[in-house]
Order: sequence, then C-alpha cells, then structure tokens
Amino acid sequence: MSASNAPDRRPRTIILDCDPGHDDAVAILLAAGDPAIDLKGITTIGGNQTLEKVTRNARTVLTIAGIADVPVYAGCTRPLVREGVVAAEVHGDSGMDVHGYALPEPTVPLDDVHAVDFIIDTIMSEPPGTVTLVPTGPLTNIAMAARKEPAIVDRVAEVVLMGGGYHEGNKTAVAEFNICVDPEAAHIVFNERWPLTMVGLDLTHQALATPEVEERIKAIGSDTADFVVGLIGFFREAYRENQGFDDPPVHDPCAVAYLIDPAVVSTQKVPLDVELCGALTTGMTVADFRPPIPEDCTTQVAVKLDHGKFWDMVEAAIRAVPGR
Ligand SMILES: [Ca+2]
Repeated sequence: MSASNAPDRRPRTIILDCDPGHDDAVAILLAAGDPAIDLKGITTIGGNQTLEKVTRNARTVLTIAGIADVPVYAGCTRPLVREGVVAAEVHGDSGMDVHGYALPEPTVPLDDVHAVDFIIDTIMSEPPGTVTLVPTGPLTNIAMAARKEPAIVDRVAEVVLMGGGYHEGNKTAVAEFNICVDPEAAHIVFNERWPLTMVGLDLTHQALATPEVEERIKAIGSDTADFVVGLIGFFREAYRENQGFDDPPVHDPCAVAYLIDPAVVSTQKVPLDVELCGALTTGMTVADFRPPIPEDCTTQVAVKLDHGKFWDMVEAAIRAVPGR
C-alpha cells in the first residue's frame, strides 16, 4: 500500500528508530510535539554512541519534554556483520553532550521488550498501511525486523529514513554515517518492496541551525528550549571542528518534517541501492538518475527543504511539549 492511500487528516502513526544523538533529540521533540504525528514508540540502535548511551539519551529527551506516554525499546547492540562504530567526535562521550544545560536523570522507563519485536508486533497488530517507520540511525533493527517477520514489508505504510545521500557523504567521501556503519542492514532495507524515502545529506545539509534559528529557539524561554539551545551549541562547535560547517545541519527531524507536511521536503523518484564491496565506496547509496525511471520504482530521495517552514515546525513543537 502506498503512502498516498493514507488519509490526509489523521495523525500519522510512526515508530522512530533512532540513536540520540543531537539531531535525533530534535526529531523526538518534533515527533512528540506536532499534532500531525502519533508517536507510537521510540526504538534505539547503537550508532552515534553505544546502545546503552543512546537509549539513556532517548529517555532523557522524553523526561525533559515531559512526555510520559511514549514507550522506549532498546534494539540491536551492533551491526549485522561489522564491528560497531560510534561518532564521539560529533556527539561527545555521552552521545548527546550539551553546552550550558544540565541534563536530568531520566525518569522515563525502558520497556523490556526488544525493539525488533516491538516494531514487528506494532505493524502486525495495527491496520495495514497505517504504521510508518522513521529510522534516523543505522538500519540494523529495521533489517532484523524485515527478516524476522517478512509480512511487515507489505503492511508498513512507508519507510522514511534519514541516511545516505545521492551526491554527498560524511563518514567517507561518498558514504553517510548511518549507512556506512551497517551497510548490510541498509542493503536489506533499501531492497525491500516497501515505499522508501531517503532523506539524505543532500537534503539535511540544508537544515542548518543558523544563529537566527538559535535566537528564535532561545526566545521561547522554556526549559526544553534551553536544552535545544544547549544541543545546538555543542553541535555547532563539533561541526566546525570536524566537518567544516559554520552552522550545524540538524539532519534527523527532516524525516519527521516530511511526514508532517510533504510540501516542506520535495522529493524525486529514483532507484536506489547500497554499495557493499567497493574499495572506496562501501556504504554509498547509489541513485540511478538515468531516464526512464521505472514505473514500479518504490524509492525516492529528498531534494529540497523549505528552511523557513521547517524551523517554524520545530519551534512550534518545542513550544507544544509540556516540559518537566
Ligand atoms: Ca541519528
């Protein structure tokens, strides 16, 4: 079933599969704070930091936002084939280091069901075509779920992931971190027949947290806003030192924004695959733009972000969450 079959006005039910992570934290706030999204659960995956650290961070974000009704499930501890890799240089030792804000002890509990089982059980128990998967970390959990219960592939509304890039890389010259960490899992996810939208670096590098954006968020004046300002402060410095950016790109909420209002993220249909054995290109997402695009193509890439509308959405969500 395609996404276009989903009713327009009802909130979109999503599972956010993430590795918080500064930008994952903003994705959680956007998903929890926007009325167009029904956040069914948060599943975690080792990526930006270890599974233990990112799971704690997810619980911390929900604690700060005052969200008590969204369960958290921990997923796989390492990639399918390769050794785990973390991104401490971008996200800090905790995976979510902040400037000028004291992170609270998380009070939101961790559920004891495995993330992969939660993903399968939710998709199999909800009506077909109603649950959307939003992965914003390495794709290990999603690949595991597709292999453990193949019936989920036809029941999912769509997969909208942050990862990859058709012209850009960050972990390597041509590979983005989430895909590069577990390319085998990405290969599985990109080659299933579910509708898949790749919100890659080409799009997310437009989602810059400029000084003007930071001022807007600071002006909200809430504890949650102070947290986001602290996230952006650390992220800006890390991106300046490691990636040559003046302002940090806030990748992950772009995938959520697309589901809230597709007009904010324009897309282009194109066949996609993942390189597994390149000497220089392992983890590259390869987009085949040669015409004609096959009629039965189920994949598309995000191309252009409406920067103003995107930050309007994020600001509104930060204002909307109840807070501690
Ligand atoms: Ca992430």
